[in-house]
Amino acid sequence: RWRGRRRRASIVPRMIAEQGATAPVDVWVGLGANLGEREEALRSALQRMAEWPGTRLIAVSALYASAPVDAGGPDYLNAVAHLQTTLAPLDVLQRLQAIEQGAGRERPYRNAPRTLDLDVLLYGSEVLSTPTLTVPHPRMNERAFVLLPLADLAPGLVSQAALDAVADQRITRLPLAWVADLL
Ligand code: PH2
Ligand code: MG
Ligand code: MG
Repeated sequence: RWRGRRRRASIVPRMIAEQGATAPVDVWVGLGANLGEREEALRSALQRMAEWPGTRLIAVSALYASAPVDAGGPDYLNAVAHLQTTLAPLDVLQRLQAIEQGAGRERPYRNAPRTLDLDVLLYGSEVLSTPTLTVPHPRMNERAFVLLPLADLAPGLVSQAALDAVADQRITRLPLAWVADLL
């Protein structure tokens, strides 16, 4: 019957809506941790992201040690990852939050010390503002722990003026080949 054909034809637009863009989008994710086994948490998060459907892990920055910014607790380890993915922005966000949960993330108060924080910094050149996700990340330009590792991977995305503006923040690039095996 004709209605069957019409229903099948509607599968394609529905798949696009659920899976996001058809062509892979460049996504930059900020990783941070200042509690527990910090390096291991960051490394296994990268491993999980690399397993997402429609997703490739393209590059990972150096590992950085940084003083907490607008926050307390121990020093952070931070890094930035470059993915290419066909997943929609909110799908990426949901999956990042699932990885945070798996790492025992608790949220007792804003900017509390954490075992793992995974933030969408950029989703292609999209500008999005939803109740749960804002991209570009609204505070990324105030933070050396985002800008330095991002500049490792995509110097064209980080201006010298932005780097100058965060030059007072304490941050050290660690001389470690920490994820060579994941790429
Ligand atoms: N994350 C925050 C607040 N402050 N400071 C550093 N050094 N690294 C972070 O990842 C970080 C922070 C909120 O997400
Ligand atoms: Mg964060
Ligand atoms: Mg976060």
